Amino acid sequence: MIKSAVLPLESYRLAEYAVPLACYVCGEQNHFDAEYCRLCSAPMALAHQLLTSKTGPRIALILGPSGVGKTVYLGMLIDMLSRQPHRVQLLARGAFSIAVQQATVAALAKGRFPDKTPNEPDRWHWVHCQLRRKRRRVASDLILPDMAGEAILQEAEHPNTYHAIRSLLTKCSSVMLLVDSLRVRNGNRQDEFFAMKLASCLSEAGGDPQHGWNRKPFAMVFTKTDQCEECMENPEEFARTHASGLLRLIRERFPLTQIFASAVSGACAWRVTADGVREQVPLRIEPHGIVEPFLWLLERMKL
Ligand SMILES: Nc1nc2c(ncn2[C@@H]2O[C@H](COP(=O)(O)OP(=O)(O)OP(=O)(O)O)[C@@H](O)[C@H]2O)c(=O)[nH]1
Ligand SMILES: [Mg+2]
Ligand SMILES: [Zn+2]
Repeated sequence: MIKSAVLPLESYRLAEYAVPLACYVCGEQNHFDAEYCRLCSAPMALAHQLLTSKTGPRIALILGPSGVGKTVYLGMLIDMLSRQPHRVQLLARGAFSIAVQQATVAALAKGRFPDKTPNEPDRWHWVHCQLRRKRRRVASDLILPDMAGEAILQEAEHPNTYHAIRSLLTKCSSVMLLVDSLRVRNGNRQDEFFAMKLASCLSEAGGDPQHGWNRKPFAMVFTKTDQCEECMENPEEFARTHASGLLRLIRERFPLTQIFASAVSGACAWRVTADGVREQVPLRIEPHGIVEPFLWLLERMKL
């Protein structure tokens, strides 16, 4: 037997679905309650937060192969900036913007490095923050995604595999290209080739290859220089000696370029985990050259 029941008619909800919300990264229209963009998988929280922003946000990309140190660098950068109000004051917008800082700080506090970033874009960390600088009354919004190195390489080799990366390469206002100083010093040319592929893909994505990147700043940052003194002392000379092909390409394609050396740990050791995997662990944390490349970019992005 079927009993009659009263069901409220929630037709007003249909009206909400009739107004789509554009993804900030790729521009695809999504339902107002979507968590991730249906095309590029960027978090829709970005689009919601930007509805209340007066100025359009800028995107600063951190690029580099898997294992170069992107996540460690970004987590440490956000942590340092959020605790140094006298230089640039950084305020995270949205709970999701704290995740990369939290994961990095928690791992380093336990004497480990954070886990590798998964390849799926909906599992990447995104930092949306507000920057307040001395002498500037208006705060500006900045978005920094932490993408997986393997996904970046795949997009460079097979364009349009990752919609989010393709859109970010086109829309970004500055780029930090991370290069592993240890691998370059040890003669591993794979990293140099990877960086060259990315640099040329980026200059094509910036529109006219001759003028698109004329005004956008490009920082080449050598990582892990705690283990490469030669690079820490003079990154420019190091690049000339060990990665001359890459340096020439970058100078040609990106007129506004500077070279930096960075390190998060002061010393590292190797340990074998319970499953027999060898992994590097930081013995102490001694950040070096973390904030400098970022401040250099900010100045040239006129933020
Ligand atoms: N010696 C030294 N090693 C570092 C430093 N930063 C990162 N590493 C090493 O590099 C590894 C990879 O760092 P991640 O930040 O996870 O690299 P990633 O670029 O995010 O890699 P994907 O997530 O795979 O794209 C770490 O597990 C450490 O072993 C550093 O400052 N010094
Ligand atoms: Mg990572
Ligand atoms: Zn999207």
